[in-house]
Amino acid sequence: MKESIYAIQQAVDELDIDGIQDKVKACIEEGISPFEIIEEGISKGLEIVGQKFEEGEYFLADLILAGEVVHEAMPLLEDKMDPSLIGKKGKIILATVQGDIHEIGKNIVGMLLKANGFEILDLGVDVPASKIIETAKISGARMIGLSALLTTMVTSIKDVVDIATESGLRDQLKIVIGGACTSEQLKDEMGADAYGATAVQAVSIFDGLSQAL
Ligand code: B12
Repeated sequence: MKESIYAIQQAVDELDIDGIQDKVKACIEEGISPFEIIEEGISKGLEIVGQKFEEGEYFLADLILAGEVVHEAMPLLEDKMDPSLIGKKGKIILATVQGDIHEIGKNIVGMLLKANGFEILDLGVDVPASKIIETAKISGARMIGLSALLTTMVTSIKDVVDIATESGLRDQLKIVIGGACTSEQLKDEMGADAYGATAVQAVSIFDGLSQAL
């Protein structure tokens, strides 16, 4: 791994909110793409933070700080994305499902999709199914990405599918799920269209779907 990318991984892992921007700038100056910085630096750093939490080394406050470290990095990366690409591949509604406030994974997925030419309508966290489908109606977006990390909240995915069906929009929409508690099997149980395990997979899934729409 390149040293400058490793420095980003470390800054996230060590919750270095004051140092992250300089490290991102150093990578950008070296010509490393935002995609690589997010995937190899930020995402890997967050994986380590997650492990430390599970092992009892980090606490909830550390996790919140990890989210803020990532927030610091994002504007610098957005600035470096190719503007001629932005939005060319269509609109995607992104949301963390109702009852769930985990946003880091969703935000990374959003950044990578944006870097790959999609327009992202990010509705945030704890989003009611009705708001997601209403946004699809108003915006004309035909692709939806749902993030879910809490096992207790997975039925919120089914709510989105059901409201889409009730509104007569289900056939026109592609609903993709992801997040730590989701799986291929859950996708089938909830009646969604696709499951992605990582942000990189999210990009290839939505690439495929946008061509088929
Ligand atoms: C950070 C974190 C938090 C932070 C969130 C901060 C924030 N701003 O998001 C805080 C402290 C707020 C938090 C709170 C809680 N948390 Co928490 N949290 C985590 C932790 C450690 C890491 C999650 C994370 O950000 N990972 C890093 C990102 C990058 O990974 P990711 O989300 O999985 O996303 C990747 C992929 O899944 C995929 N992806 C994600 N979304 C999507 C969407 C699509 C469409 C696609 C295709 C792909 C995709 O791409 C991403 C990048 O590759 C996990 C443990 C873990 N290892 O997952 C627990 C965890 C998810 N939390 C858990 C729990 C229980 C809670 C609380 C209930 C704790 C409590 N007692 O209060 C609350 C929930 C409150 C609520 N209503 O939501 C449990 C859930 C257990 C379960 N299966 O239900 C976990 C698994 C910890 C554990 N082992 O107990 N948490």
